[in-house]
Amino acid sequence: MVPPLERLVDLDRYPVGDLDGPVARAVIDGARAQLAGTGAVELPGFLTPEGVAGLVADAEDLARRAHRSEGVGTAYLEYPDFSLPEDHPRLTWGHYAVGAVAYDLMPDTSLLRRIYEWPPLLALVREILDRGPLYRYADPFGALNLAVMGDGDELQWHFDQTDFVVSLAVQSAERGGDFEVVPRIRSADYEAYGAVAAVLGGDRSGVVTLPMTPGTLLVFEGRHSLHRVSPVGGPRLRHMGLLAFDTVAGTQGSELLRRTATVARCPSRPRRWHGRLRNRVRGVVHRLGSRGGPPQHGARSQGWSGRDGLDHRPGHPAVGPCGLRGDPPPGSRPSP
Ligand SMILES: O=C(O)CCC(=O)C(=O)O
Repeated sequence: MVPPLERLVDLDRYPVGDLDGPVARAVIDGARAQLAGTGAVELPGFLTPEGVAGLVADAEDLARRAHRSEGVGTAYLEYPDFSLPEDHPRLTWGHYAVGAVAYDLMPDTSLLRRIYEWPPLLALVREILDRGPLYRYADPFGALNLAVMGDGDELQWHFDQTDFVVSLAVQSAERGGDFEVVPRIRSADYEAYGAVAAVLGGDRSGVVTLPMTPGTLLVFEGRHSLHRVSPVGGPRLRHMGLLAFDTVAGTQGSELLRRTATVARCPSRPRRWHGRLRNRVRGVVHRLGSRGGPPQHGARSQGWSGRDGLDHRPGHPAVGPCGLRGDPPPGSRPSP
């Protein structure tokens, strides 16, 4: 028996059905102020204990469908400019390893899916963001992902290329798996390469760890805040729901993503793509694509790369583990 969503969300604390009421207004005003200050707002206890338990069971079930990927990427999630000095932060590589379950693999009964598709959640996020109309992402794979991270998994320091992401913390790892942020380390007109290089080199002085206790909803502006998921330790999986919204209706992944979503169903093509991509980055990428066996489905990975070696996070254009984002480099497109 699937419990009603009203039991899964703490409606006393977050009365999403009454956004004009005083409690919700206070939440929204506080959230907007926090977002403006640090670029991140956590709503702890968004899920009730029953909600967390239900989401954990859901995630454990979904996790069997996760697509595993591992590789290296830069903090900028872009195709790198190799003419830069070798020690430039844009040429500094970090390791990622992650599993992800794509939206199209989540049944209608999935609680994570039901929360994502719940109109009051969309309304709450819209109010917090205060950017006008908001829509669920239209991408059949990337609109909603469950990130599944196990022992040794991590996500390298990076900036997002979208203005915001929304996460729902479902289960923490036993050790590590922390969401670490250096808030607003850069701005639209100042890259702060020195400070970024210092963080990539191990400087912890500006690092803030967001608690992200299970049941927390996070709205995060990651374009100017360097962030990562620290290495996970222990047998318990870290589960994080990644919910994609956009201020433009009907947004899908990039052209590259749509190609690769199709390509991903054909096992021979990703290998060709990987080969080409590997050549382009001159051996910098240690490995591309799945380490966990053959491609499984049209999964658009939450993280960093899908079975096709491209980053498929919700709200993010496709990115390869080498940091490729958006259009592939000339001459390296997969065959049609
Ligand atoms: O908490 C997580 O799983 C990481 C999310 C993240 O880094 C991102 O969405 O850019």
